[in-house]
Amino acid sequence: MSKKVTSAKSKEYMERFYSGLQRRNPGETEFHQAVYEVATSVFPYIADKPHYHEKQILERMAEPDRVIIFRVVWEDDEGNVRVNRGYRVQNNNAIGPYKGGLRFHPNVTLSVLKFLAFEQTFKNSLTGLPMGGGKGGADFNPKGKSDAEVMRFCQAFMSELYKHIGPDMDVPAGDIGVGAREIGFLFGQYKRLTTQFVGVLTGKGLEFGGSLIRTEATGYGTVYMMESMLALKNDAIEGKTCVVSGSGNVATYAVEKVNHLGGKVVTMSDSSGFIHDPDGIDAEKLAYIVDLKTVRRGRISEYADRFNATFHQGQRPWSVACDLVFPCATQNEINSEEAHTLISNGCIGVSEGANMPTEQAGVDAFVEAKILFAPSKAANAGGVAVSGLEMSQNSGRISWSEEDLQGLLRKTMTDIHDQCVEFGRESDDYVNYLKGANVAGFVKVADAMLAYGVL
Ligand code: NDP
Ligand code: 2IT
Repeated sequence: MSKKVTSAKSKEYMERFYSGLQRRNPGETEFHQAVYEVATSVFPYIADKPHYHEKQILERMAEPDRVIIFRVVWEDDEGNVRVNRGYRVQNNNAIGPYKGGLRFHPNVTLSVLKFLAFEQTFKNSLTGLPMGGGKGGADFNPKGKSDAEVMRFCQAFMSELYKHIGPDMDVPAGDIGVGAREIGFLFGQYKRLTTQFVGVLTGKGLEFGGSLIRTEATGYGTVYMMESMLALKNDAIEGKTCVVSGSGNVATYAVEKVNHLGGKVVTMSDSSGFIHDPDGIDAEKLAYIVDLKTVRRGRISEYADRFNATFHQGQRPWSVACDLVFPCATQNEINSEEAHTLISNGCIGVSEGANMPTEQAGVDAFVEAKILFAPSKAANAGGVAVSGLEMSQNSGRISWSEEDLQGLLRKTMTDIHDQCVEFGRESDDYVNYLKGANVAGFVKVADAMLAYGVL
C-alpha cells in the first residue's frame, strides 16, 4: 500500500518543521526565510517518499554541520585597534567540500550567513559539480578603508580562518565586498601561514591560479538563465528593456551580457540609490561604472552627472517600466508592493543575480502571476560553477582556454534550466522554476545523505 501522506498531513509536517526551526534559531529572520522557501517546495515533493521524512533529511540540511565564529583584530591607519567578528558556516558537505563565498559588509550577521550557506548547498548541487555548501564573512565595512587597512583586515581574518579551510575541505571565494583585491590578500596570507600553494580559494588572480571567466561568470550566467527561459517560449532578449540593480561584480557582467544579446539596460544602482538612463547603458558607459566602483570606489550618482541620466536618491529601480528584471545587489531588495508594480508595468521575466533578492511575498506574486521567475539558487549558479572549474584546474595544475570555459558555463546554465523544467513543470504547462530548482537541488544532496546512513 502506498505510504503517500495526505496534503493536510504534509502541511502539518511542514508547520511542525518550520516552528521547530524558528524555535531553535531565534531572531534569524533571513535564515527562516530561506529555509521556508525551500520547504514549501520540498514537503509536497516528499509527500509520497517517506524515507526522506523518516530520515529527517530536510531537518538535517537546515542544521549546519558547524559554525565557526571568531574575533578579528586589526589596526587602522591611525593606529587605532579595531575589532570585528568573523564567521564561516559549513552547512553541508554531502556531495563535496564546503564551497561558497565570503562577504564583508556591516550588515553581516549569523542569520545572513546561515541563509547564504543553506542556499549554497542547493545551488552547488544544481551545478552538477561535487561541491557542498558553505558561506562566511565578517561585519567589516570596506567602504572608505585604504588598501593597507583592507590588507591588514584580510590578513587578520585569514589568521584564524586558515585553520578551518583546505582545498579538499572548504574552499571560500568572493561575495559582496570581497573581490579580486581581497582574494589576493587572503590567498597571500593563507600561503604565508601554511607554506602551501593550493586551490584553497577561488576567484584568484590569473597570475596565481585563477580561472578565466570567473569574474564574468555570475552575471553572464544570470542572463543565460533568462535567455533559456525565454527560448522555451520562442522569445529572446533582443529588443527587451531591462532593469538591473547593483553596480558590483554581478550587475556589471549581467549588463554586459544583456548588451551582447541585443537588450537595453536602463538602470543600475548602489546602496545610495539608482540611476535611470533611458538611452541604455552601453559598453562605454559600463566601463565608466567599472572604473567608478572598482578603482575610484565612488557613488553611482556620479554617473548621472556625467551622462544624460537621472539619479534617484535612496530609491530602488523597480518603478521603472521594463520587460525583464535582474536584481543583482543584495537580499530582500524587492518587496511585495514592488513585485506587483513590476508585474502591472508589464514585466515578463525575473532572473535573480543576487541571493534571495525578493521577499517571500514578492516571490509568491511572481509565481502567482505566472511570469518567468528564476530563483537565485538557479539563476546565479554560474559563478560558483566556474569556481568549481577553477578547483578542477588547480587540482590538475592546468589552465583551460577561454573558449572551453565559456562553453562549459553556457552548458551548465542550460542544464540547470532543464533540471528546473523537469521538476517544475505544472499541469497547465507553466514552469515553476522555484519549485524545480528547490526540488532538483534537494534530491542529489538528500540521496547522498541517505547513502551515508545516520550521521
Ligand atoms: P559587490 O560587492 O561587487 O557589489 C554589490 C553591489 O550591491 C554594489 O552595487 C552595492 O552598493 C550593492 N549593495 C550591497 N549591499 C546593498 C544594500 N544593503 N542595499 C543596496 N545595495 C547594496 O557584490 P557582488 O556583485 O559580488 O554580489 C551581489 C549579489 O550577488 C549578492 O547578493 C551576492 O551574494 C550575489 N552573488 C555573487 C556572486 C559572485 O560571484 N560575486 C555569485 C552568486 C551570487 P555599494 O557599492 O553602495 O555598496
Ligand atoms: O553566492 C555565491 O554563489 C557566491 N558568492 C560565489 C561562491 C563561489 O564559491 O564562487
